[in-house]
Amino acid sequence: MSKVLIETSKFLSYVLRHEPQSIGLSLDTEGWASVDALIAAAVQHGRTLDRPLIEQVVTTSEKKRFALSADGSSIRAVQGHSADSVAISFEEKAPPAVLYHGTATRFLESIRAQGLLPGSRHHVHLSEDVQTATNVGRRYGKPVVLAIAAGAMHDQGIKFFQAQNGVWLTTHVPPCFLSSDS
Ligand code: HQG
Repeated sequence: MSKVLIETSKFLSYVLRHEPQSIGLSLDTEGWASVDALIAAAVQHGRTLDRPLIEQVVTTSEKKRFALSADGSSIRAVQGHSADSVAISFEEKAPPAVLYHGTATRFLESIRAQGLLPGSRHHVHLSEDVQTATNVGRRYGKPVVLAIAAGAMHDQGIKFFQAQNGVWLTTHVPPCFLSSDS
């Protein structure tokens, strides 16, 4: 992916997940922003942004971070939000028996004590495969992958959701469901 696409993807993640107000943009509760308003706000704040660039970021994002509405008029990040104005109505779904969470070794002691917490985001993020989880963990230091007994959690009534891009979401993983690490 080119430098411009990576930069633009980071910018879109920032404004569509975390700080829309930093460029004077509003998101609705489902996280949608008008593409025209996004472009106008970005340009006003000194960014180079147009529809073809947005479309390229959306289609080349290997994690499928963003979605355009069917008519192309709106865009949102499909998960990963911290913005208070957003409360996406994710569909509840039964998870596979085991899901994975990648983190850094330096967080392990705290995670073992408190379980997995969402931090500033709305959800704890879990993946179906160890490789993805390892890459997520590497962002913060020496990676370690925790296996989560998601099936057992779900059996006990804890809700799971799956974002459009396949990432699994839940609000808290209590320590007793952190079955192992690899
Ligand atoms: C850790 C990326 C101490 C947690 C990824 C993580 C993901 C604790 C960090 C998505 C803890 C939060 C989200 C506790 C959790 N004590 N540390 N009790 N509970 N943590 O970035 O899951 O590239 O907010 O392990 O692919 O790393 O942005 O969450 O290390 O899907 O599209 O606190 O972001 O996607 O970090 O990553 P984050 P995450 P994108």
